[in-house]
Amino acid sequence: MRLQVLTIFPELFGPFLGTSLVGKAVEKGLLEVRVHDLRAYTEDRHRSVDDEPYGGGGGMVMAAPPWMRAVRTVSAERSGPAPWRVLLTPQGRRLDDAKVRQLAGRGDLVLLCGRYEGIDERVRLSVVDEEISIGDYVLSGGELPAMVLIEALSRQVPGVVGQSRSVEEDSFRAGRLDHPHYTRPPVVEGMEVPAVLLSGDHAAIERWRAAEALRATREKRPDLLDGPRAEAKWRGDASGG
Ligand code: 4FV
Repeated sequence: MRLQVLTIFPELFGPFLGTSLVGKAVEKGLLEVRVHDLRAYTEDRHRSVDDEPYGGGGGMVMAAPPWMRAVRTVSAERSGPAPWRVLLTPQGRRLDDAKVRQLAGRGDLVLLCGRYEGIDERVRLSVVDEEISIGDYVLSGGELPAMVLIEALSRQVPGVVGQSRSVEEDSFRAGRLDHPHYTRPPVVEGMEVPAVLLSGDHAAIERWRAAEALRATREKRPDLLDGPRAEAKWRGDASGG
């Protein structure tokens, strides 16, 4: 998977791209991430990327020319199909498991990280294929949303997530939340581990986990259970039917 990031704060990505699963994925060449400083695509001696908003109002807006130069340059660096260009913005479609898998399937992405009040609209109209939001709240920059997306995408790359737990089992994959997890010590402040987990009866443990996942989903995210059909499916699995 190939990812290119455009940002005025490239230094924010160093630790993230060098740590844990993402760090190993980059090390193993399973994930190629190139972070570009947008200021490298400015032409004025102040390397400015923002300006006053037309129509007045508070804050500054990121000017279009550096973005258009940057996106076109990094998109043309390789022959073959053009990369899919994603702008991280609260205006975008909300990121979820299905969208992560769809974007992972594209294999070659350019991520645009805005700052200030936003980016001149003509960038979206000319060099952006898709807008993605990580949630309905306003951050100061698109860098953290880009990292969220990179981490979620990295788990879709075969070989990144070890045997410990297959991505298939990830929550949301099957429209439900995860079952509870327990580990040593066996008793914590009087709270014990459910006996079935100590039984060694793997079929019973799977039934318990499916039932607990369904219960947690019904309690915390009933929206994930799109109606009786999903419920019946899980009830079937929970009762070993
Ligand atoms: C955001 C989000 C987000 C808005 C203005 C950057 C900020 C600033 N991006 N999901 N929520 N972006 O808040 O993706 O330029």
